[in-house]
Amino acid sequence: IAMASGTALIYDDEMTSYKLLWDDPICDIEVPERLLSSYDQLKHYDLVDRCVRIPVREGTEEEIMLVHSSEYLEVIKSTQTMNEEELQRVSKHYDAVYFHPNTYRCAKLAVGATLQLVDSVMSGKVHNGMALVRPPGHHSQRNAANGFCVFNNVAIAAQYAKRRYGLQRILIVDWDVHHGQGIQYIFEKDPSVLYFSWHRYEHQQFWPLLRESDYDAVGQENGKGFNINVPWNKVGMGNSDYLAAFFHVLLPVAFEFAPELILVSSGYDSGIGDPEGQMTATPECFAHLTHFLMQLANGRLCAVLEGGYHLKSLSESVCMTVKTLLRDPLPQISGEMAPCLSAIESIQNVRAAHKPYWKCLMYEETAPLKDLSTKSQQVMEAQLTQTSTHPTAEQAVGNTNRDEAIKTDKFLESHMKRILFPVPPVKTAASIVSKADAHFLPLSVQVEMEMSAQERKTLVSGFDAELVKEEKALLSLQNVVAVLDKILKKEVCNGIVDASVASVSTTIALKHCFDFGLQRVLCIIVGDMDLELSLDDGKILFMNICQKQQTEKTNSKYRISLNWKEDTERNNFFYAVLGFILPIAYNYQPDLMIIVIGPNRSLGVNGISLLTSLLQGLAESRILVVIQDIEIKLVRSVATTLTGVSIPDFGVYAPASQENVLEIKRLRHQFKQEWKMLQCSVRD
Ligand code: X5A
Ligand code: ZN
Repeated sequence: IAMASGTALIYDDEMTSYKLLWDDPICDIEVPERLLSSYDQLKHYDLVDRCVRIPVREGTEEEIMLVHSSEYLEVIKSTQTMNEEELQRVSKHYDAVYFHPNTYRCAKLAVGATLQLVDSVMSGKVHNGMALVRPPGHHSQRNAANGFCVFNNVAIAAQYAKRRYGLQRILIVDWDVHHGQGIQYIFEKDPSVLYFSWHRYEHQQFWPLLRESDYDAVGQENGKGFNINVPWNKVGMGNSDYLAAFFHVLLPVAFEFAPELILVSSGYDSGIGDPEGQMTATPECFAHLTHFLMQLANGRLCAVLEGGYHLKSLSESVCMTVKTLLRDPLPQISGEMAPCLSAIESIQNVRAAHKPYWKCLMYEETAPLKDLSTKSQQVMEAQLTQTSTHPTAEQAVGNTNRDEAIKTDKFLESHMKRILFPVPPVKTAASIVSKADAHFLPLSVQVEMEMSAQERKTLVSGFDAELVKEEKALLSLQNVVAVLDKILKKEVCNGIVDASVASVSTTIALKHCFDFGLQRVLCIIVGDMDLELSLDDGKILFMNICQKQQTEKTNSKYRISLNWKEDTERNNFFYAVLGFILPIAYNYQPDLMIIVIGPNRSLGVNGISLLTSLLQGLAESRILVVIQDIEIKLVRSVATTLTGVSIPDFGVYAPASQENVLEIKRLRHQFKQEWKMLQCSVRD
């Protein structure tokens, strides 16, 4: 049976039929070309045809009134027949809004498009999707238009999903650079909707200039803990800051929350080149953010356009999002992987503010930092020279202020050329010793054929004959090399190998990688296993996840051991993956990942699936999983993850024990200078 075909795209060019009719320097960036250029770029990358096209419809009055008052609806309705003078008068009632005679019609289409997307995902017609809409929604409130927004598309969608599908937990992720205060107001007392927003804040000096956009606005009454604000107090935030906020704030809380649906207020004014945001995150960052969110809610994700005013940056970022929703391999993420001090401070503050409400933050020791004045901040920055500060947006793309837009365009053009890559026709290869067992693999897996004696000889010629005298070891090596070769030659993206003698095969495979010219291989070993390799030059980063206390081996930057025992009933591995393994892996930026499942593995199927799923964003998704003691349940789960046929079940979330948390904290402390992505507090 063919899987429910993947990704919905909802767009109608009627939503380009309104525009600003008079001079207004605040509103003149919200133009119809935002949609046109995004859609054009999707066509350019052949993404439109790969999506399921869903028609738009108008949102009904009843649907709009899930969030807005009837009085407000009447005001907006009345703008249809107004002349320019009257339109200007209504616009002045609100902050940063303009009306056009077609605004009302488009605002209804934007609501309807969003609800069509929710219906497609909730009915199982698609896994996920994106709605390209205008006007945006996240600033609008029960009785007010605000910040180019008329109806709150995403908030309406959340209420609608609760009503129509009886959902009890919806996560809204707002990665637009502005605070979606409208969404905050609507849900701040509602524990069934978890709202996460990061936003340019600059200690309340940036629009919408609200006290309640700060990290201490955690929600009210029953909704306490379900409103998460990450205020950015400096411009120039980039890939590493956004990833750090995901690793150390959003993802742990989101996995604990266990949403049934994710709505993304998908604004791209948080991307590089945007005149509003002044941030530096490159388009591929949005691919990674999307990828992480796809691991939640069984993959049910609806991205809905909000802001984004640099047309080139906007449209490339939209493409990255859609490409990832379609489950293409991810582009490598660029740039120095170190969050800046100001970002770490914000993250620390949010974690401390939310400590009472989330088990994953339970062992945070720190009280929130007080709002640091600019002066003391500079002093601290000088003291903590090991912490990075970012270039401004202009410096990041080599801009002087003059010709800024053109230079950003040029930067993005060459940047995107570098990061686009061909997708191999087959994603996953497998080599299983007993080919008869291969039937339990997903159909899209390419199973390697049994080799003739001659083929075997050719394949392993040139490898240490010494190490593989044994027949069993030889067979293991063949399996590993057969699949590894395909990955290195980019014939497939990833693979699974059955290797009864995993350590020898992996050792030889690693050497093979370097002969092939790889620079950085992340090798994660689960269980008890030693590799006969003493490379400390950074070409391999070893991470050993095992149960027994490591005595003789001392940890070093490229040789890290993590003691962890997964619960048998529930999955307590989230904390370690999000708070330790992923930050280091993103910091390292490997060209290839090898995950070896050895004897005495301290992780169950759930933990291994979680690890594999979350790491898939790295190394252009090039992963080799080597399994020593083949076990059908494990192989099937890993194969499901690698092929992307569905999101595996990670098991029920369990908080990490205090002992486990202390182990991670200790390691984080030990490695935070060498692996800066581990930093989530300025003190620890
Ligand atoms: C949706 C959005 C921004 C309004 C900025 C007003 N609105 N200065 O990005
Ligand atoms: Zn915005």
